[in-house]
Amino acid sequence: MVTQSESALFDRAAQTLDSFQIEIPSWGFANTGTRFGKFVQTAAASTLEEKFADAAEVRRLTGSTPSLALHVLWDMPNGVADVPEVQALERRFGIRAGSINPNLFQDQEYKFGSLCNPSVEIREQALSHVLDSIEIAKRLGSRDVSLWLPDGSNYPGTQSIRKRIGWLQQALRTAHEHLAPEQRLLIEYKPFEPAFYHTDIADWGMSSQLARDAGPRARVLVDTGHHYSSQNIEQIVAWLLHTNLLGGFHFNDRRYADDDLTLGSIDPYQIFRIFHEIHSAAEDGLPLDIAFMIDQSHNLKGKIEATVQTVVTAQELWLKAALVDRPRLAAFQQSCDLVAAEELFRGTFWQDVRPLTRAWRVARGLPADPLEALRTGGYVERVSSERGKRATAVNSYA
Ligand code: RM4
Ligand code: MN
Ligand code: MN
Repeated sequence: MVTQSESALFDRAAQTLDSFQIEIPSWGFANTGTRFGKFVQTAAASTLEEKFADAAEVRRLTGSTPSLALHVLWDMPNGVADVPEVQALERRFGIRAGSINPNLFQDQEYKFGSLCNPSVEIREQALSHVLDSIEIAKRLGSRDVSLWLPDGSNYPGTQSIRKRIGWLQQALRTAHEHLAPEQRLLIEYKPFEPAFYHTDIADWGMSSQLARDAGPRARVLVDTGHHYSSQNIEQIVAWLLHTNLLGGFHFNDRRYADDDLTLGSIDPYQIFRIFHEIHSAAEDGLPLDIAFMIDQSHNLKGKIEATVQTVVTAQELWLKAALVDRPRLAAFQQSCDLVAAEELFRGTFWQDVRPLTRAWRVARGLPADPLEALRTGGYVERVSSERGKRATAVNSYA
């Protein structure tokens, strides 16, 4: 018999899961690798059509991924001219084009940086690519343009750190001026790689300053893999929530550096802690507009499989964090009842929400077990045999 409290719990869980959406990256379906080698997968997508098809399969299985992040250079090499093709794919597959990601890291010109390059011509070239990307996003009705720069230097004394800040500020202000009222500019940070001495946007403080300086629709993008070991990411998230600068996430997990591993594979508790900060801010009535996105690149696992695994993990952790009894937690925090607070928090994390997510899937007509449904559904085998016949393209990004 289902008790009243069980059905209330289910309703709460269903509401939480119904409203959860996460964007998947087109590059997550393509062949990638590390700088040491690429292990080509026959099921990997080479064309944009294939990436949309894979995204539709992930959506069919999980119910939570309505949009696909696009990398301009990899997915729309002809820029604005490719917009009609993308629109046709959106209609055909029922997947929206998501955040638009300019590519400022592959052209030869960018050897010494893009928006922070000492050469004014190269800075202009980079800015014009960003402006094109804003235009593409406008035409596609994509709200977010996500900026990640490879800029930095490898050796002390070889670049003026301050001059580069000034160039970057200028470029971001100009980019912001070109945004439509509903558009946003998300500024991602990363402490190192490809530059190893300094990166021009190394952490959330730099991103925050740049966002504030650029204008009211610029926000910070937190890639969970872009932090030093042991950094307290949920504290960064809390600060960004408090200052209304949190624009979105690139979710992945890491052990050492920017490993781009499956979400929650190394430290699921960390994602729970981040989600708790967000639920808590929402319950406190803070204005939230956070784009959840995945930024992963699977070298060894099957790409669709890893994406489904990630989305399912995100759903579970989002739900777990929703179930934290925050009024009770607040009371324990106020009275400094440390162990009671900690046990409540950890206890919610240990709670197995899988029966709830399963029941929600069944209620929504989704497969009860998305990974199992993928395994038995034949999609991967079908695309493997179709795609395996031709020579596959390998993205140069690791
Ligand atoms: C960077 C960063 C960006 C991603 C590139 C390819 O490390 O995470 O978001 O677009 O990699
Ligand atoms: Mn990223
Ligand atoms: Mn990264």
